[in-house]
Amino acid sequence: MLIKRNPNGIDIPFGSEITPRAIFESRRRFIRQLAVGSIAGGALLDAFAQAPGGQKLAAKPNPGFVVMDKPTSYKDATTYNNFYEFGTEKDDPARTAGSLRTRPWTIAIEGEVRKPLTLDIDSLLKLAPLEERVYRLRCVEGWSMVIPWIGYSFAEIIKRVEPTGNAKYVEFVTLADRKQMPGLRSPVLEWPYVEGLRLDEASHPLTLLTLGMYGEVLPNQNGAPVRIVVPWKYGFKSAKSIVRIRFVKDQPQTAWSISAPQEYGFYSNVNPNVDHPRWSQATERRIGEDGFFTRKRKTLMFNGYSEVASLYTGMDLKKFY
Ligand SMILES: Nc1nc2c(c(=O)[nH]1)N[C@H]1C(S)=C(S)[C@@H](COP(=O)(O)O)O[C@H]1N2
Ligand SMILES: [Mo]
Repeated sequence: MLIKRNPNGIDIPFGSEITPRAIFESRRRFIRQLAVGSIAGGALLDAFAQAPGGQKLAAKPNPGFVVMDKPTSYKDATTYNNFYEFGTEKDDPARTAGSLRTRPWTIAIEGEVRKPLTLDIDSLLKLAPLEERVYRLRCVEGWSMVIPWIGYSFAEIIKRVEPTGNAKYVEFVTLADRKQMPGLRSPVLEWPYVEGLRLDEASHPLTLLTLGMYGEVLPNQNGAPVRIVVPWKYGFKSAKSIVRIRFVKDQPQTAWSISAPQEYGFYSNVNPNVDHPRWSQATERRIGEDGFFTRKRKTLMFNGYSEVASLYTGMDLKKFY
Protein backbone atom coordinates (compact mmCIF):
# COMPACT_ATOMS: atom_id res chain seq x y z
CA MET A 1 0.00 0.00 0.00
CA LEU A 2 1.29 3.43 -0.86
CA ILE A 3 0.88 6.38 1.39
CA LYS A 4 -0.07 9.75 -0.01
CA ARG A 5 0.80 12.66 2.20
CA ASN A 6 -1.52 15.59 2.33
CA PRO A 7 0.13 18.19 0.08
CA ASN A 8 -1.02 20.88 2.50
CA GLY A 9 0.37 18.81 5.36
CA ILE A 10 0.48 21.48 8.00
CA ASP A 11 0.80 19.66 11.27
CA ILE A 12 -1.53 21.10 13.84
CA PRO A 13 -1.78 18.87 16.89
CA PHE A 14 -5.26 17.55 17.47
CA GLY A 15 -6.89 15.95 20.41
CA SER A 16 -4.80 17.53 23.14
CA GLU A 17 -6.68 20.83 23.15
CA ILE A 18 -9.87 21.45 25.05
CA THR A 19 -12.90 20.78 22.88
CA PRO A 20 -14.48 24.12 21.95
CA ARG A 21 -17.87 24.48 23.53
CA ALA A 22 -19.73 24.88 20.24
CA ILE A 23 -18.40 21.58 18.94
CA PHE A 24 -19.17 19.90 22.21
CA GLU A 25 -22.74 21.20 22.17
CA SER A 26 -23.36 20.10 18.62
CA ARG A 27 -21.96 16.66 19.46
CA ARG A 28 -24.37 16.39 22.35
CA ARG A 29 -27.24 17.39 20.10
CA PHE A 30 -26.12 14.80 17.58
CA ILE A 31 -26.14 12.06 20.23
CA ARG A 32 -29.54 13.11 21.53
CA GLN A 33 -30.99 13.02 18.03
CA LEU A 34 -29.53 9.60 17.46
CA ALA A 35 -30.98 8.44 20.75
CA VAL A 36 -34.49 9.50 19.77
CA GLY A 37 -34.03 8.12 16.29
CA SER A 38 -34.62 11.32 14.35
CA ILE A 39 -31.63 10.63 12.23
CA ALA A 40 -32.73 12.77 9.29
CA GLY A 41 -32.68 15.84 11.50
CA GLY A 42 -29.25 15.18 12.97
CA ALA A 43 -25.73 16.04 11.98
CA LEU A 44 -25.83 13.09 9.64
CA LEU A 45 -28.04 15.19 7.38
CA ASP A 46 -25.03 16.67 5.57
CA ALA A 47 -23.49 13.29 5.05
CA PHE A 48 -26.74 11.80 3.82
CA ALA A 49 -27.69 14.72 1.61
CA GLN A 50 -25.71 13.42 -1.35
CA ALA A 51 -26.89 9.83 -1.25
CA PRO A 52 -28.24 9.30 -4.76
CA GLY A 53 -31.28 7.20 -4.02
CA GLY A 54 -29.84 3.73 -3.78
CA GLN A 55 -32.03 1.05 -2.23
CA LYS A 56 -33.08 2.25 1.21
CA LEU A 57 -32.35 0.09 4.22
CA ALA A 58 -34.14 0.81 7.47
CA ALA A 59 -32.15 0.46 10.68
CA LYS A 60 -32.45 1.59 14.27
CA PRO A 61 -29.68 3.91 15.43
CA ASN A 62 -27.72 2.34 18.26
CA PRO A 63 -26.41 5.26 20.34
CA GLY A 64 -24.09 2.90 22.21
CA PHE A 65 -21.99 2.55 19.06
CA VAL A 66 -21.66 6.08 17.78
CA VAL A 67 -18.49 8.14 17.62
CA MET A 68 -19.00 11.85 18.02
CA ASP A 69 -16.90 12.89 15.03
CA LYS A 70 -18.71 14.42 12.07
CA PRO A 71 -19.53 11.73 9.49
CA THR A 72 -17.62 11.76 6.22
CA SER A 73 -19.68 12.90 3.23
CA TYR A 74 -21.37 10.14 1.26
CA LYS A 75 -19.51 11.35 -1.81
CA ASP A 76 -16.07 10.95 -0.22
CA ALA A 77 -16.97 7.59 1.33
CA THR A 78 -18.05 6.23 -2.06
CA THR A 79 -15.38 7.68 -4.34
CA TYR A 80 -12.20 7.29 -2.27
CA ASN A 81 -11.95 3.54 -1.79
CA ASN A 82 -9.56 0.64 -1.42
CA PHE A 83 -10.99 -2.41 -3.17
CA TYR A 84 -8.14 -3.92 -5.16
CA GLU A 85 -10.41 -6.38 -6.97
CA PHE A 86 -11.56 -3.26 -8.85
CA GLY A 87 -8.21 -1.54 -9.28
CA THR A 88 -5.54 0.00 -7.07
CA GLU A 89 -6.33 3.70 -7.54
CA LYS A 90 -8.68 5.31 -5.04
CA ASP A 91 -11.22 6.24 -7.73
CA ASP A 92 -11.09 2.88 -9.54
CA PRO A 93 -13.74 1.04 -7.47
CA ALA A 94 -16.35 3.79 -7.95
CA ARG A 95 -15.74 3.63 -11.70
CA THR A 96 -15.46 -0.12 -12.21
CA ALA A 97 -17.45 -1.90 -9.46
CA GLY A 98 -20.70 -1.53 -11.41
CA SER A 99 -19.89 -4.94 -12.92
CA LEU A 100 -20.31 -6.67 -9.54
CA ARG A 101 -23.56 -8.67 -9.39
CA THR A 102 -24.77 -8.61 -5.81
CA ARG A 103 -27.93 -10.68 -6.33
CA PRO A 104 -28.30 -13.58 -6.14
CA TRP A 105 -25.58 -13.88 -3.50
CA THR A 106 -24.97 -16.61 -1.00
CA ILE A 107 -22.61 -16.73 1.89
CA ALA A 108 -21.40 -20.06 3.32
CA ILE A 109 -20.58 -20.21 7.02
CA GLU A 110 -18.74 -23.42 7.76
CA GLY A 111 -15.73 -25.17 9.27
CA GLU A 112 -15.48 -25.91 12.98
CA VAL A 113 -19.16 -25.34 13.72
CA ARG A 114 -22.01 -27.62 14.78
CA LYS A 115 -24.57 -25.91 12.54
CA PRO A 116 -23.08 -24.75 9.24
CA LEU A 117 -25.25 -22.24 7.39
CA THR A 118 -25.62 -21.17 3.78
CA LEU A 119 -27.60 -17.96 3.60
CA ASP A 120 -28.81 -15.81 0.75
CA ILE A 121 -28.67 -12.07 1.17
CA ASP A 122 -32.35 -11.74 2.11
CA SER A 123 -31.99 -14.26 4.94
CA LEU A 124 -28.88 -12.43 6.12
CA LEU A 125 -30.81 -9.14 6.19
CA LYS A 126 -33.45 -10.77 8.39
CA LEU A 127 -31.16 -12.75 10.69
CA ALA A 128 -31.05 -10.05 13.40
CA PRO A 129 -32.40 -6.50 13.83
CA LEU A 130 -30.47 -4.00 11.71
CA GLU A 131 -28.68 -1.24 13.61
CA GLU A 132 -27.07 1.97 12.48
CA ARG A 133 -23.64 2.52 14.02
CA VAL A 134 -21.23 5.35 13.32
CA TYR A 135 -17.64 4.07 13.34
CA ARG A 136 -14.24 5.51 12.58
CA LEU A 137 -12.36 3.66 9.86
CA ARG A 138 -8.56 4.12 9.92
CA CYS A 139 -6.63 2.96 6.86
CA VAL A 140 -3.07 1.74 7.38
CA GLU A 141 -2.05 4.33 4.74
CA GLY A 142 -2.65 7.19 7.18
CA TRP A 143 -6.17 8.48 6.41
CA SER A 144 -9.49 7.96 8.11
CA MET A 145 -13.23 8.35 7.63
CA VAL A 146 -16.34 8.27 9.81
CA ILE A 147 -19.10 6.12 8.37
CA PRO A 148 -22.70 5.38 9.45
CA TRP A 149 -22.83 1.64 8.81
CA ILE A 150 -25.87 -0.64 8.94
CA GLY A 151 -25.69 -4.19 10.23
CA TYR A 152 -25.56 -6.22 13.43
CA SER A 153 -22.88 -7.74 15.60
CA PHE A 154 -21.13 -10.68 13.97
CA ALA A 155 -21.74 -12.39 17.33
CA GLU A 156 -25.33 -12.98 16.10
CA ILE A 157 -23.93 -15.30 13.43
CA ILE A 158 -21.53 -17.01 15.83
CA LYS A 159 -24.42 -17.78 18.17
CA ARG A 160 -26.37 -19.52 15.43
CA VAL A 161 -23.60 -21.70 13.96
CA GLU A 162 -22.33 -22.89 17.36
CA PRO A 163 -18.52 -23.09 16.99
CA THR A 164 -16.90 -26.29 18.23
CA GLY A 165 -14.08 -26.31 20.77
CA ASN A 166 -11.60 -26.45 17.86
CA ALA A 167 -12.66 -23.08 16.47
CA LYS A 168 -9.95 -20.54 17.41
CA TYR A 169 -10.04 -18.19 14.42
CA VAL A 170 -12.49 -16.95 11.81
CA GLU A 171 -11.52 -16.55 8.17
CA PHE A 172 -13.37 -14.18 5.81
CA VAL A 173 -13.12 -14.89 2.08
CA THR A 174 -14.03 -12.34 -0.60
CA LEU A 175 -15.54 -13.19 -4.00
CA ALA A 176 -12.87 -13.73 -6.68
CA ASP A 177 -14.48 -13.69 -10.12
CA ARG A 178 -12.42 -12.46 -13.05
CA LYS A 179 -15.56 -11.80 -15.07
CA GLN A 180 -16.86 -9.31 -12.51
CA MET A 181 -13.63 -8.00 -11.02
CA PRO A 182 -11.14 -6.43 -13.43
CA GLY A 183 -8.52 -6.00 -10.69
CA LEU A 184 -7.95 -9.76 -10.45
CA ARG A 185 -5.85 -9.55 -13.60
CA SER A 186 -3.21 -7.80 -11.54
CA PRO A 187 -1.00 -9.93 -9.29
CA VAL A 188 -0.85 -7.20 -6.65
CA LEU A 189 -2.37 -9.60 -4.07
CA GLU A 190 -3.10 -13.30 -3.95
CA TRP A 191 -6.77 -13.85 -4.77
CA PRO A 192 -9.22 -14.36 -3.23
CA TYR A 193 -8.73 -11.59 -0.66
CA VAL A 194 -8.69 -13.35 2.70
CA GLU A 195 -8.82 -11.80 6.14
CA GLY A 196 -9.12 -13.24 9.61
CA LEU A 197 -9.78 -12.59 13.28
CA ARG A 198 -9.24 -14.50 16.47
CA LEU A 199 -12.56 -15.97 17.66
CA ASP A 200 -12.74 -13.61 20.65
CA GLU A 201 -12.15 -10.62 18.36
CA ALA A 202 -14.85 -11.83 15.98
CA SER A 203 -17.18 -12.28 18.99
CA HIS A 204 -16.66 -8.73 20.28
CA PRO A 205 -19.90 -6.71 19.97
CA LEU A 206 -18.08 -4.00 17.95
CA THR A 207 -17.36 -6.42 15.10
CA LEU A 208 -20.10 -5.58 12.62
CA LEU A 209 -21.59 -7.80 9.94
CA THR A 210 -22.29 -4.94 7.56
CA LEU A 211 -25.04 -4.75 4.94
CA GLY A 212 -25.50 -1.02 4.41
CA MET A 213 -24.34 2.52 5.01
CA TYR A 214 -25.89 6.02 4.96
CA GLY A 215 -29.40 4.55 5.16
CA GLU A 216 -28.98 2.36 2.07
CA VAL A 217 -27.67 -1.03 1.04
CA LEU A 218 -23.88 -1.05 0.57
CA PRO A 219 -22.68 0.51 -2.68
CA ASN A 220 -20.62 -2.00 -4.70
CA GLN A 221 -17.38 -0.09 -4.16
CA ASN A 222 -17.85 -0.34 -0.37
CA GLY A 223 -18.18 -4.12 -0.38
CA ALA A 224 -21.73 -5.01 -1.40
CA PRO A 225 -23.69 -6.95 -0.51
CA VAL A 226 -21.99 -7.96 2.75
CA ARG A 227 -18.71 -7.13 4.45
CA ILE A 228 -17.20 -7.14 7.89
CA VAL A 229 -16.20 -3.95 9.73
CA VAL A 230 -13.68 -4.18 12.58
CA PRO A 231 -13.25 -0.57 13.70
CA TRP A 232 -10.26 -0.94 16.07
CA LYS A 233 -8.10 -2.48 13.33
CA TYR A 234 -6.59 -0.99 10.18
CA GLY A 235 -9.13 -0.87 7.36
CA PHE A 236 -7.71 -3.80 5.41
CA LYS A 237 -8.98 -6.19 8.10
CA SER A 238 -12.55 -5.21 7.09
CA ALA A 239 -12.99 -7.55 4.11
CA LYS A 240 -15.55 -6.65 1.45
CA SER A 241 -18.00 -8.69 -0.63
CA ILE A 242 -17.70 -11.83 1.47
CA VAL A 243 -18.79 -15.22 0.10
CA ARG A 244 -17.38 -17.60 2.71
CA ILE A 245 -16.74 -17.50 6.42
CA ARG A 246 -14.75 -20.36 7.94
CA PHE A 247 -14.24 -21.16 11.61
CA VAL A 248 -10.79 -22.72 11.85
CA LYS A 249 -8.22 -24.10 14.27
CA ASP A 250 -5.14 -22.30 12.96
CA GLN A 251 -4.42 -18.65 12.34
CA PRO A 252 -5.47 -17.89 8.73
CA GLN A 253 -2.99 -16.78 6.08
CA THR A 254 -4.30 -13.37 5.11
CA ALA A 255 -3.88 -11.63 1.75
CA TRP A 256 -1.87 -8.67 3.04
CA SER A 257 0.37 -10.65 5.37
CA ILE A 258 1.18 -13.05 2.50
CA SER A 259 2.14 -10.12 0.25
CA ALA A 260 4.29 -8.28 2.85
CA PRO A 261 4.53 -10.07 6.21
CA GLN A 262 6.94 -7.54 7.75
CA GLU A 263 4.49 -4.72 6.99
CA TYR A 264 1.04 -6.16 7.62
CA GLY A 265 0.62 -8.45 10.59
CA PHE A 266 -2.33 -10.64 11.48
CA TYR A 267 -3.47 -8.39 14.33
CA SER A 268 -3.08 -4.95 12.74
CA ASN A 269 -4.69 -3.13 15.63
CA VAL A 270 -4.63 0.63 15.13
CA ASN A 271 -1.67 1.70 17.26
CA PRO A 272 0.00 5.14 17.12
CA ASN A 273 3.03 3.73 18.96
CA VAL A 274 3.90 1.03 16.44
CA ASP A 275 5.10 2.51 13.18
CA HIS A 276 4.68 0.86 9.83
CA PRO A 277 8.24 0.02 8.61
CA ARG A 278 7.94 2.76 5.98
CA TRP A 279 5.99 5.45 7.83
CA SER A 280 4.75 6.66 11.20
CA GLN A 281 1.25 5.75 12.36
CA ALA A 282 1.09 8.55 14.96
CA THR A 283 -1.24 10.84 12.99
CA GLU A 284 -3.88 10.63 10.29
CA ARG A 285 -5.64 12.76 7.72
CA ARG A 286 -9.43 12.80 8.02
CA ILE A 287 -10.84 12.59 4.49
CA GLY A 288 -12.84 15.75 3.76
CA GLU A 289 -10.73 17.94 6.03
CA ASP A 290 -8.53 19.21 3.26
CA GLY A 291 -8.56 22.96 3.81
CA PHE A 292 -5.45 25.09 3.87
CA PHE A 293 -5.23 24.75 7.64
CA THR A 294 -5.79 21.02 7.53
CA ARG A 295 -5.18 19.62 10.90
CA LYS A 296 -3.65 16.25 11.15
CA ARG A 297 -5.40 14.25 13.82
CA LYS A 298 -3.62 12.20 16.41
CA THR A 299 -4.25 8.53 15.80
CA LEU A 300 -5.83 6.94 18.87
CA MET A 301 -4.88 3.61 20.44
CA PHE A 302 -7.26 0.97 19.06
CA ASN A 303 -8.69 3.81 16.92
CA GLY A 304 -10.32 5.11 20.11
CA TYR A 305 -12.09 1.82 20.93
CA SER A 306 -10.31 1.29 24.24
CA GLU A 307 -12.90 -1.28 25.33
CA VAL A 308 -11.09 -3.91 23.25
CA ALA A 309 -7.83 -3.56 25.23
CA SER A 310 -8.66 -6.56 27.44
CA LEU A 311 -8.52 -8.82 24.36
CA TYR A 312 -4.77 -8.22 24.29
CA THR A 313 -3.79 -8.39 27.95
CA GLY A 314 -0.25 -9.68 28.30
CA MET A 315 0.51 -9.44 24.57
CA ASP A 316 3.42 -7.39 23.25
CA LEU A 317 1.64 -5.34 20.58
CA LYS A 318 4.95 -4.44 18.95
CA LYS A 319 5.58 -8.10 18.36
CA PHE A 320 1.99 -8.98 17.47
CA TYR A 321 1.52 -6.02 15.09
N1 LIG B 1 -12.08 -7.58 -0.65
C1 LIG B 1 -11.42 -6.47 -0.26
N2 LIG B 1 -11.73 -5.91 0.93
C2 LIG B 1 -11.09 -4.78 1.34
C3 LIG B 1 -10.05 -4.22 0.54
C4 LIG B 1 -9.75 -4.83 -0.71
O1 LIG B 1 -8.87 -4.39 -1.47
N3 LIG B 1 -10.46 -5.94 -1.07
N4 LIG B 1 -9.40 -3.07 1.01
C5 LIG B 1 -9.42 -2.84 2.46
C6 LIG B 1 -8.88 -1.54 2.85
S1 LIG B 1 -7.20 -1.33 2.68
C7 LIG B 1 -9.67 -0.56 3.42
S2 LIG B 1 -8.96 0.86 4.03
C8 LIG B 1 -11.15 -0.70 3.47
C9 LIG B 1 -11.81 0.49 2.80
O2 LIG B 1 -13.20 0.43 2.95
P1 LIG B 1 -14.13 1.56 2.28
O3 LIG B 1 -13.70 1.71 0.85
O4 LIG B 1 -15.53 1.09 2.41
O5 LIG B 1 -13.88 2.82 3.05
O6 LIG B 1 -11.60 -1.89 2.84
C10 LIG B 1 -10.81 -3.04 3.07
N5 LIG B 1 -11.45 -4.22 2.51
MO1 LIG C 1 -6.64 0.48 3.99
